[in-house]
Amino acid sequence: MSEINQRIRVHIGDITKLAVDAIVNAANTSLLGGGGVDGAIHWAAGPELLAECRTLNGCKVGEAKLTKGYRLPARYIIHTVGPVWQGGGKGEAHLLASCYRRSLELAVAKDCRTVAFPAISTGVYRYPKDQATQIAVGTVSAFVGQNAVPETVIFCCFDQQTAELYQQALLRLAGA
Ligand code: AR6
Repeated sequence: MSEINQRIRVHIGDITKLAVDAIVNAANTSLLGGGGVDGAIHWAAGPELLAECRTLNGCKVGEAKLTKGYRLPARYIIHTVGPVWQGGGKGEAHLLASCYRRSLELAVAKDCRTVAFPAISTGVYRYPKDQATQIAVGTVSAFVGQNAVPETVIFCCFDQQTAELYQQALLRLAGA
């Protein structure tokens, strides 16, 4: 297995439970909370998170902003805003790749050794899971190949089916 693949892992479970340096939140442009993984993160981190988010003036699609982790085991939360799927012709792939890159750049700036991502845009925002997985794995592996930090990136999948998509994409990468 390549060195890059050893630094990328797939985990099945709730991202709010992970004791990593930073978890990534699939937020919306307001950064003031919502459903899905965003709701779970705000619920677990506590009201101090919303208070910090109110100071950030929102976030553009494809960009990312960092807060403290508060009551989470993770030290930081990197909030990124994925694109809403509109059929694929509205720059969705470019914007989704940007979410992963900008999040990793913030992780580097805080010297985060371990970072966990959810499957951004694949829930409420309806991005097709197979296409989103290719972008996630392709973008993260390219970044990891060019940077020593973060040492480890975890794709935190909520279900077995999503985890299998990630495993397959990583195997293809290792075979390439
Ligand atoms: N841990 C890991 N993954 C999770 C968790 C969790 N606790 N909860 C859900 N997922 P979504 P989006 C998975 O809808 O599509 C919010 O309202 C879930 O199975 O959370 O980017 C925001 O405020 C799915 O695969 O995010 C925005 O308005 C993935 O996380 C909007 O939803 C992403 O699903 C963002 O939509």
